[in-house]
Formats: sequence, structure tokens, C-alpha cells
Amino acid sequence: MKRTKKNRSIVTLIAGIVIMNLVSCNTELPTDLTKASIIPKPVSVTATGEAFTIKEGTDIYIQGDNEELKKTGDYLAAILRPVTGYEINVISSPDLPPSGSIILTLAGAEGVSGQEGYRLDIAKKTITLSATAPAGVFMGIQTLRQLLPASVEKGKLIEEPLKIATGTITDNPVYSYRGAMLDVSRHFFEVEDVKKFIDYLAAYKMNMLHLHLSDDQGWRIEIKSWPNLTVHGGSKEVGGGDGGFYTQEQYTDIVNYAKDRFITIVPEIDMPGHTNAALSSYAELNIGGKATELYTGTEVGFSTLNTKSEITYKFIDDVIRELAALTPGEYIHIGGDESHSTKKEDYIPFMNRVQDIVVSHGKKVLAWDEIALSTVKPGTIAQVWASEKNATLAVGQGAKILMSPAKKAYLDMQYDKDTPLGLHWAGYIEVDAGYSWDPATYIPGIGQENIIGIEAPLWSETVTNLEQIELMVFPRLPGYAEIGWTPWTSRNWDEYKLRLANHGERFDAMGINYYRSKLVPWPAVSE
Ligand code: TNX
Repeated sequence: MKRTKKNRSIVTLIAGIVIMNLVSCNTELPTDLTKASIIPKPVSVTATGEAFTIKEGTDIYIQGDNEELKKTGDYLAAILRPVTGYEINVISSPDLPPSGSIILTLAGAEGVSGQEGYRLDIAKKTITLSATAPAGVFMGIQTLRQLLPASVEKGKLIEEPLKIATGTITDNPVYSYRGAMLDVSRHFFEVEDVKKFIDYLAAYKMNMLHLHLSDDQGWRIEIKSWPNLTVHGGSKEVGGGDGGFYTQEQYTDIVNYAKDRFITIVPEIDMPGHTNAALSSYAELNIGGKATELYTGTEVGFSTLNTKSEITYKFIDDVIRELAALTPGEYIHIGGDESHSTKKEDYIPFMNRVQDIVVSHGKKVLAWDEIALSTVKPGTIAQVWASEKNATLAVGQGAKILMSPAKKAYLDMQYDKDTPLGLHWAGYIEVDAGYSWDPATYIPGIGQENIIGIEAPLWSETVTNLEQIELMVFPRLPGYAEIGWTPWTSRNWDEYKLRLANHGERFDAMGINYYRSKLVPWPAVSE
């Protein structure tokens, strides 16, 4: 290239921009709120160009006489205390808080819609987080958390003062159901691992955790009236290793831990297929009256309850009664998938009757999309995983849909052919493919008005521990969270991937073993 005067001035301009960027990175003064990498992307962000500093004496003020709101204050204080070394008191008081405070309030949430919506006003002297319900305040706290440096996630003392860029965020989700599923049947995961999983969902504003509690390989929830389900049926897992199960006390502990994070547990008892663990535990549930062997392989579709025997319905009624009593959430999931060993003429009356049992215990039914072959009862939700035809049939019967199409949303699908774990029967799902689809146009004729939300299931045939869970879940989970929260018209992979890249440091700080997809421009610092 000829060294003209014009060229030289372009070079000088570029050099100037590079230096300016370097300077702004080094000083680490967050002053432009619109530049923050928030996932899911909020509805509206405006910046005012200054910063709020957390100082000695910064306290959290609770306005509104509400126990749950107070708990959100404790939750925020527990994040801030170890990293600041300050006291961070949580004070319930209607009085005007002093300068330097963080205020959590159920008043004045102007322009905020829904229970999970929130408004975050960050000024130089105060932060005010307002919502119409404690759930919204909790969601706003997750945003605030992402405005702090990634190192906060280590939970260790940070010497420099913590600063947050000033401005206003108003936000609310598109869908009311935003969740993931964990299959604890094929491989069993301890309570502590489930709690970690819950923390990951909470960080990205997901609000539902579906636990796949029974399958051919293991029964994982204590049922006091049928104790052999867990004693025998929970004793193994895929590969032949020891299984495990949750006692009712442990299950309640999980439910409460989730509830404190505004997450609802949806328990699944899969039937009439995927029932070998139960069939092996009680001979009377089998068609021939003979108990099966425990199964530790990964085939599907070979087991069925005896749909023609009354003892089967007594069994289901007992199980659902105990489970419903332990579950504050509105849904019980009854599976219904891949019942290849149940005749269609038996499947239909069975699913009809089991829906009635769930309703008789005061709960609504969730089931895989095959439920559409039966009479879908009012309030039943069909979870679409494979069949668009079933989805259309379900909507035709007035049902709402939960979107979990395997080709897009299955967390057990490999990213590519080199992924060391996972399956690929529904295809490979790289991070961009998992993100770039719209639930409301995925199936022709099924729009947003028919859909309650999105769920990303993690099946565990190949996944045996938390580290492996993390590899399949991250970094795809934040994308599913954003699909559920942010309008399709505000989403775009090329912009999202930059925000996601900045979360690499957060994953590192949280100790998450994530897949470093080549499609995401991870910053060099988190290498
Ligand atoms: C299909 S998805 C299944 C599960 C398997 C999964 C593996 C569904 C309702 N049934 O039994 O674990 O594929 O990806």
C-alpha cells in the first residue's frame, strides 16, 4: 500500500482507538451500564455514566413487610459479605435509608410487569431494586450479581472497592416456565450436586427444575407405602454401579433449597414404560406377575406396567399421593414417553386414568408429547420432545405446550463429534444451534400463546458426576435461559456470543467445567 497522507491518518485513528480501549480496560471503572454482559439480555438498559461504590457501611434495606423479601436480602448479603469483608446488615425499615444503601422494595416498581419483572435503579449514592413480588427482586439480584466483577463468584475477599455502573434496567420474562431437567435415574446424583445445579439455574433466572425420578435403571424417591421401590429399585444405575435415592426428607430439602431461589421442582414418575425399576421391585405390577431383573443398560421401550390390573392403579395412587404431599409446585410429571411395550389400546385409557389420579391429588399433569394420543385433560401440559404431530394434536385438544425439542434443547446431545460424553441421536447441538431458534415459530401453527415456556433436559445415560453435568450444561444453559426470558426480536447470535464470552470468566470463578466452544470468542484471560 502507498503511504499516502490519508492512509497515515487512518492508521493514527485506529491506533488511537486501540489505545483508548486498552486504557478503558485497564482502569476497570464500569461507567457504561449498556456495555454490561447480562444474560438473559434485559428488556431495557439505560446508562447515566457514573458508578455506585460498595463501601464500609453499605447495608441492605428491606421495604415491605414480607418474609420472602427479607430472605432475598439475606441472599444478596451472603454474596457481598465474603467479597467485601463488610458487615452488610439486612435492615427492615420503612424509613429513608442513608446514602450508600442498597434498597430492596415492593413499592414503586413503575413499568414493571409480572411477578418476575423488576426495575433496577443504580444511582451514584443508592441502588434501588423494585418489583411487584419477591421473585422479581430475586431476579434483579441476579442481574446485580452480573454487574459485579466475575471474581465475586469465587466468594473470596476482593481488595479493590466494588463498583457498579449507574443507570436503569427494567426487565421481565417472555415465558413463565423456564427450566431444565436432570435425569437422576440413569445415574444418581447426590443432594449436594442437585443443589449446585439449582444454583446454576438461579444464576440465569430459570425458575423450574424437572427431576426425572424414575426409569428402567433406578427409582430415586422414597415412597413409604412401597418401600422396595428404593431399597431394591434404587440400588443400581447405568453401568452396574451403586445407585441411590432421596429420602423424603432429602427431597424436601431439595424442594426448599429451590424454593429459596424461586425455583419450583417438577417431579417425574415415568409410566407406563420406563418402569423396569418398579417392575423389578414388585412382582404384582408385571403383566405375568413375575418380577424382572434390575437393568443397568441404556436401551429404551422394553418395560410396561400392567395397565389392566387394579393393583397398578393403587400403586400409582399411593405414589402420586405421597409425592404430591411433598411437592408444593403445581405440576406432577407422569412421563408417558416411548411406551413401545404397551399396546396403544391400553396406553390411552391408562394415561387418561393417571391424569385423573394426579388431578385428584390437587396437581396438574405434565407429560411427554405422546400424551396427545390420549384425551388430554384440562390443565395438562404436553412437553414436546420429538413429535410435531403430537404437539399439534395436543394443542388441538386445548393443551398448552412446553418446548423441549431434542434437536435444539437436549443437553445430553454432543456439541460435535469430538465431545467426550453425550449422545447424538437427535444431532449435534453446538452452542449457536442451541441458541438460535424461536420456540414460537418452531412448529408451524403453534405460537407463543400456546406455549408456557422452554425446558432443556439433561439425560444421564453417559453422565456420571457433577463435572460431566457441567460440561454438557455449560455454556448452553445460559442460552436456553435467554430463549425463555428475552423476546426473539431482541436476540441475535453474533451479539449474544460476545456476552457469553464474557461469562467464561464467571464460569471459571464458579469452578464450572465448561465446554470452550470455538464458536465463542472467549477472552484470553480465562484461558
Ligand atoms: C429419549 S426424551 C428419551 C429418554 C432418553 C433420551 C436420551 C424422552 C422423553 N425419552 O428416555 O434418555 O432420549 O437422549
